[in-house]
Formats: sequence, C-alpha cells, structure tokens
Amino acid sequence: MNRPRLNRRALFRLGAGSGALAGAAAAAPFLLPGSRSGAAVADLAATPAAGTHDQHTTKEGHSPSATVGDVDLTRFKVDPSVFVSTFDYGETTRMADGTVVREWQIGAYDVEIEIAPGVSFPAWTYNGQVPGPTLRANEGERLRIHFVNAGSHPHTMHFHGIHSSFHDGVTGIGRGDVEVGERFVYEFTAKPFGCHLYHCHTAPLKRHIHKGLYGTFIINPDPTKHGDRAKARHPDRPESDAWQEFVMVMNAFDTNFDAGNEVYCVNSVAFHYMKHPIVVDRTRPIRIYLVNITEFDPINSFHLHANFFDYYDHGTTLEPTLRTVDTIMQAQAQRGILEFNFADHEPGLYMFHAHVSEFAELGWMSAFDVR
Ligand SMILES: [Cu+2]
Repeated sequence: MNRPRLNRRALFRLGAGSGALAGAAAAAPFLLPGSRSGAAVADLAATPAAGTHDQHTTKEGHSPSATVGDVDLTRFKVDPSVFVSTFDYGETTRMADGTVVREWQIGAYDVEIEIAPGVSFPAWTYNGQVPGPTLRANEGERLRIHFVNAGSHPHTMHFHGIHSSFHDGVTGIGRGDVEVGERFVYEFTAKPFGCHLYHCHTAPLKRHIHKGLYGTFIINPDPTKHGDRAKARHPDRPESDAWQEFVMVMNAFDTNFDAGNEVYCVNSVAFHYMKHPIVVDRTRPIRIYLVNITEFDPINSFHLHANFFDYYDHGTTLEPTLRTVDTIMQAQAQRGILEFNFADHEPGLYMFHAHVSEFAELGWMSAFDVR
C-alpha cells in the first residue's frame, strides 16, 4: 500500500510556505556551519508523504537534515546564539537583616516568532522571547518577580521551586490567574539549589505551555552551606571562572495546532546550532543547564557525540546522579546539569542532538565547534 497520506512532515512542508524549505536535495553537500547556500540539504522537504521502509533508498537520501537559509533573527528579542549563554540576574537590594532581595520585571506578550526559515509561530511569551529569560539567583535570596499580563489571555508564572500555595501560579489556587491587564508579584525564597524552570499554569495547561510561556530558573548553591564543590557552580567564586556555561531548553512547536509537533529544537529555532555551532574552548570544562519543556511528546533526550558527561538530575546535588553517560532522557519539566570537556579531543565539530531520531530530523540537531 503506497497511498499518499498527510503526515506531520508533509504538514511541515506545506506550512513552510514559499520555498523556505526548498527542494529535494538528497545529493547536496553537508550543510556547512553558517552556510546560507540554497544548495544546502533539505531532508525535511524531501521526505516522502507516505512512509515505507525502503523509501529512504530512493527519496530521502542519506544526508544530514537541515533547513535551508536562516530565520530572521531580528524578529527575536534574543538571538539563540546569545541566549544560550545569557543569564538574567535581575536587580538586587538588601533587607535590613542583610538578606539579598532579587527582583525581575516580567511581562506576558503575544509575539509572532520564526522557528524555522519562513515558518512563523504565534507565540505567547515572557518578555517577548521564547524561552523566557533565564532567571538566575543564589540560594537563600528573597526573590520577587513582578509580573504583568500584557497578553490576550489569562496567564500565570508557576515556578518549580519551594513557595506558598498563594504564590504557586496556578488557575484556581491562591492568587490564581492573572487576568489581561493585571499585575502580581510572586515572592519566595530561592531554594533548593539546582536547575529548575518556570511556566504558565493557566488552563488549558498544554496550550499555555506549548505557546511559549516557559523559561529556565537556576539557583546557585551556597558554598558556605555546601562546601567546596558548590564553588565551581557559583559565578561569584573564582573556582567557577573556567567553566563555559550554557542554557538549553528542549522545546517544540505545533504549527498547525493538531496536538502534534512539526518543529523540534533547542532554544526555539530548528537547526540553529547546526548552522551556528556553539564555539567552545577545549581547555575549559563545559556545563549545560538542560530543561525539557516539549509538549505533546512523552520524552525528549540529549545525546553527545564522541564524548561522555556526568549528569546531575534536577541539579539538586553536587555529586553526579549519573556518571560517564552519553545520552539522557527527560520527561516534560525534567531537567538537569551536564558536565564534560573536550580536553583530549582534536578540534572540530561535535554534534549533540535528540536521540529520538524524528526530533533530530525535524530540527533538534546541534553542534559544538571545539577549538
Ligand atoms: Cu498562560
């Protein structure tokens, strides 16, 4: 049976519009970093609508997947190449007893973003960007998040942390939904240390999350409580200076609202870090704050090529919860810290991607440029 049927890839192709994902290019060369060449591989567009096991020998080819061209980064508030190493520490003051108060201004806005060349998505955002800003604080500080809803629907901010019921940011509980035009200040103490997240928790939850209302929330461990191992994770300490830190949010987009994703990525743009590999210094260690917020699919995963890493589940321990692994999986809202280095490697490109192969082929494919 070879009857054509409309599958997710075909929909993606249709949704791509005017040739952005142009052309079957099975024989095209490997997509070079930074290439804007129209000859670049477009496996997405070349994929047959009907799936049989032998079709890859005729239509799909064997070239790495990518999109053609680049998104209009001026439409993003933050370029993913900048976002990946940007941490928002907000503004600080001190209370009379010396406790640091750390505050952020966060607004919910409707913004159209471009998630693959020519593919727009009508997002709901925190501060105009998807993911929202990576909020970072030190353990024990008093946090105040001044939230204003300037969007078109009720929203909240629900933090994965420890706080009161009133500040939980959930429809129908405590302060509950923040209606359009309303404000609310979420306030709680930063604990436990780790790699966390925040997201809108207004019903229907899957739609409010998937539309783009999520971000990473990092709490640095206090070395005075947790000893020397905490120092390397605390940016105020010289022991942390050597580390190259990155934040990666595994997300995906349902561009036709059929409760299935068409585009997968890290930090919102399909194949961005294949076209713009993340430059790393092989003499310095690497730490990744990794969060999975992918809606509609039960798991996502992270696989590193030619290397192994230590993993700290939720980032809430200073001893690895997994050692010497090259792949981990995360359900939605699971997150963790990855630590590794390329000290013994020759310089070059080293891939990392979802080892759910379909996700990789639909955008969640990335690379480090090790120098
Ligand atoms: Cu919402």
